[in-house]
Amino acid sequence: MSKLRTIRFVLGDQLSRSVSSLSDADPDQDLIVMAEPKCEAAYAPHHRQKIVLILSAMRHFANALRDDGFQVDYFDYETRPTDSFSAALKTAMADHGISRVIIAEPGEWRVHHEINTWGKDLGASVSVRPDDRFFAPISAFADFAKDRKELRMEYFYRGLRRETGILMEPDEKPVGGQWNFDHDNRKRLPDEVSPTSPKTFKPDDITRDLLSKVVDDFPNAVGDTQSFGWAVTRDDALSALDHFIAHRLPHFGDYQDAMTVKSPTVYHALISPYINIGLLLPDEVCRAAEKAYHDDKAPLNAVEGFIRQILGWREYVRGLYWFMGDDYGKGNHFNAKRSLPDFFWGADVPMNCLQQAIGETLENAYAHHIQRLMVIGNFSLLAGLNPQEVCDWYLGVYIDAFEWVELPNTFGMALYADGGKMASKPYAASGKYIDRMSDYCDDCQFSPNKKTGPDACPFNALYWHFMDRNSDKLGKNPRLGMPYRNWARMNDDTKRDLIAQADTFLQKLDDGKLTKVPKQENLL
Ligand code: FAD
Ligand code: DLZ
Ligand code: SF4
Repeated sequence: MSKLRTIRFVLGDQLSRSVSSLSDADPDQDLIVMAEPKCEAAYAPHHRQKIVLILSAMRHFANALRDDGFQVDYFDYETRPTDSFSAALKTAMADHGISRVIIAEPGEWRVHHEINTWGKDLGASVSVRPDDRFFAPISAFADFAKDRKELRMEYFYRGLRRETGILMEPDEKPVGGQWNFDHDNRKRLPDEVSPTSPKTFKPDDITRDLLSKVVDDFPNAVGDTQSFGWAVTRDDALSALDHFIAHRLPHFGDYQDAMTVKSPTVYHALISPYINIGLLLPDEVCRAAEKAYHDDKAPLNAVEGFIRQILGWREYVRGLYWFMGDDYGKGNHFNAKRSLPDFFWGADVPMNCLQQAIGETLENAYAHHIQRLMVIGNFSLLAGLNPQEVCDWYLGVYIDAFEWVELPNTFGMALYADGGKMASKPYAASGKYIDRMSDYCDDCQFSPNKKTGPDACPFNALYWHFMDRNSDKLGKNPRLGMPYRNWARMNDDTKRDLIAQADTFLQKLDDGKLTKVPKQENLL
């Protein structure tokens, strides 16, 4: 019988040595258990690169723990297959004669409920420790929400700035005299600017082996594998962070909302998968960006904008996810019923912005925030796509998708399917917004300046269709007073033409008849 007394169960998004379930682990006392149940890649149609990243990073992490003297009982899907985390734990408990289990909080309600069965069903004595890699404990959000009518990110963020001292003056004032520099961060990318590429990594043996098998071994997975260049170890993730801070952070702010056919990543950091699976810690990332500002290496609008994404948005959505409960994603505020069109899985679509954003997603398992929100999310909102189908797609295809972060962003922010618990108004926009922030329209068969007619940008009529069909739910929203006044001022013929234009588009969408034609030829 083993002399080891406690199992430390480590999930695929808990690959940090400092995570609460490992920080006090002792090779003489503790057995590490990690598992690759295939069902973890099957609850949504996962991108192949996401599967490879997680499994490769897990295998590297297990090897590093072994190098430090730990015994790791690793259930790899090939030689020690297991049906679930619970099945792996049951086997490990029996094989090693251990009933005491320590685990850090998981990143999904689904896994949380599974862990809750371990005491009764497996006879385990389970201690679930807070995931203290986040700045705020889960309970902090309930405190924040108490007595507030609206749960907005900005105030949660300011509280965390004060608590951490990040970008704060000694007198509790924000550095630069302002909390938020968002108004400086909305520039279109000028034609003459070409962003430097993010750092990528050549796949090593472990990653190459997984890349060669993922197509056959995970037959329901989607997406390309060729571009895989993700870091799978902490050392490489740190080097990706250094590269971003030195070469891309200085421009991050200005072009944060820009989209271009020239670069799928613009000046974004591409570190979300590393933070989410534990290779990087949010605190070290924010401190590195703050240092770049104090060392005069990056301007304040870039640094504050970047830190706000992590200290603000990331913490806020995590708090909101757990605060809302496990039925948060089940509603459907606009009763949106349309199924996901085939082009979400790679078929051609005539709208160039969607072709770019979805094409890049399937190629790289990545699209940046504005592509996710204002192109794919905006289209899903305006076209009335079913929120649960849309959320499943986002949860599967993005390299950084774990439900605690994906669901509030997709269901709450992009689709407003929670009826406004997260966002104060839907992020609905016409083609004008996409044209202002991108070069996508230059090469599109539609014109963003036209509202009706065969070459009118579909987003324009869809926008009014959405506003009109949901006026009972949105008409009293004070932030939508202006568009509803504009709609009321339009004459009946214009309104009728816009609605008919959108209806024709939606019919073609339902019939699978959206076809690409050379620019200027008739579509509708
Ligand atoms: P950057 O733009 O460089 O931002 C830096 C970091 O800030 C990111 O790495 C990330 O850790 C954090 N961050 C930025 N925006 C957000 C946000 N809204 N919520 C939480 N963290 C944020 N992010 C995920 O990590 N996983 C998801 O599944 C996910 N799904 C999304 C779905 C939709 C519809 C939208 C609109 C956004 C989603 N995001 C998600 C947020 C954001 O798009 C990604 O974090 C970002 O694109 C990751 O790329 P990056 O590292 O280059 O980010
Ligand atoms: C997403 C994912 C995948 C594809 N595979 C694994 C795996 O093999 N082992 C594992 O521990 N986790 C995996 N994950 C992440 C989980 O589905 C889930 O999101 C996290 O356990 C939540 O904390
Ligand atoms: Fe998208 Fe409309 Fe621009 Fe075409 S014209 S790229 S559909 S916004």
